[in-house]
Amino acid sequence: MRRAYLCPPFFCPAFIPNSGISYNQWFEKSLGRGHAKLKTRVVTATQTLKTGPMLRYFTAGESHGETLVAFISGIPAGLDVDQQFINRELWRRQQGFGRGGRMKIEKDTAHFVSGVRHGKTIGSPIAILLENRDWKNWQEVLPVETGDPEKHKRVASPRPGHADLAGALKYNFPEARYVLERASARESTSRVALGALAKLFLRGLGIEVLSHVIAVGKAALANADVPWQKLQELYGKEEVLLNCADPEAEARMRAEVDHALRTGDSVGGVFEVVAHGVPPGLGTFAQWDERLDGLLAQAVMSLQAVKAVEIGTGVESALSFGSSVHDEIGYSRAEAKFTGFTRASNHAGGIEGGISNGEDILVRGYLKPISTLRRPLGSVDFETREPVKAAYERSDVCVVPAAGVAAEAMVALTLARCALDKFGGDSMTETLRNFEGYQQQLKRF
Ligand code: EPS
Repeated sequence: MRRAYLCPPFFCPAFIPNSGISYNQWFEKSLGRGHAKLKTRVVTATQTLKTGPMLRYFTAGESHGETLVAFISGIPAGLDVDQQFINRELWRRQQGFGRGGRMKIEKDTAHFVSGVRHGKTIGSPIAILLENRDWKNWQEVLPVETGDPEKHKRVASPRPGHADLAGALKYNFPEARYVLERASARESTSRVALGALAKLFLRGLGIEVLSHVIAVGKAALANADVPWQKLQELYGKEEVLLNCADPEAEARMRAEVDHALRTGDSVGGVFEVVAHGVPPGLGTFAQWDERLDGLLAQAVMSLQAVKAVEIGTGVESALSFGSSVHDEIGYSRAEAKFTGFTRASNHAGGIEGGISNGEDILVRGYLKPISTLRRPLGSVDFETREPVKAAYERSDVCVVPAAGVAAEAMVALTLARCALDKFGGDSMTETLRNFEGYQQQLKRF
């Protein structure tokens, strides 16, 4: 835990065995008083290495297993858990034109089994179960017990682009069934449940996270600079087509999906996640693995089918001159939110030097087309090694809007982690008091 600001001046009162002096006295003697700052840093670094970030989370579960499991530890006590909001987030991930037959079976809802009582977090680890309704169709095929091997459904030929081949080689499986069970994007359901909790936490700090689609195949939004209010309108919709802010571009995107549907193909695209109301100061350049851009890139890249991540207009910036890339700085007391500093643009995507700078954080994810094709590509039979077509059972054709929702969750979890590392707190009262103190410090800057 990075809680340097909580370190007392005498940080290590324990005595060195058989010496008669404490570690602290030894430190004072050997380094002198001038090194107080160094001591604090040593302690902070040691604590970070020992315990890692305050917020930790894991998922478990397979695509056709009984249930998915999501686990999170480190959310302060006293956070209101709005289950309706969490289930709506899960619903949002299931939407979008181009989703396959599986989504007609599933209706994802979060079932809390620990860490929440009387509608609030209690500071203990939170575990959530998310039922796979399809499980009943797979109980005999994929039993936990030995079961009847005759009923097992092999995935006989690996799909190019999927984890099938690399996974089978790595885990020494003769075919790819168990590989795709865990590699499947079904797992992102758990992340959305955890991300929804992170969003509820961030809401207390005035931070919100939403997404929109900026390209499907070759159909792209002409101007991706979409105002926050427009994203809120998109979020409020009860019917999701491709989650694009411009109806004309969305119609072109739909035509791309239609084409893929007709031809037995699949199509990828680009989503953008926007985090609004983020204070300056989350993340740091002080250590490579604490940079906010690096943490966000890993979080979003870890989603199934994401092959590239961009912060702000990073790709275009690499091809431009500095004068047209960097966001000029102004100052206006009237526009003060956290500070009075203003920016003429936001090409940096709200992050400079690995630290949030107070502007909206913009993270784009580039999604490859789904690797399960109705008109499969060439592959090899695992058993005979003869050329065959890759396996096909059923699949989505386009999941760009759904991936955007999963990426919102990953961005929210990353921001919540950085906020907790900075502000600490075992209860929401404590976290919010620390946050309030920091806001006052920014105002006085
Ligand atoms: C997926 C294959 C499909 C998708 C699945 C991801 O599942 P199935 O094989 O059961 O038809 O629908 O995505 C989800 C189940 C989901 O909830 O997003 C894959 O192989 O990655």
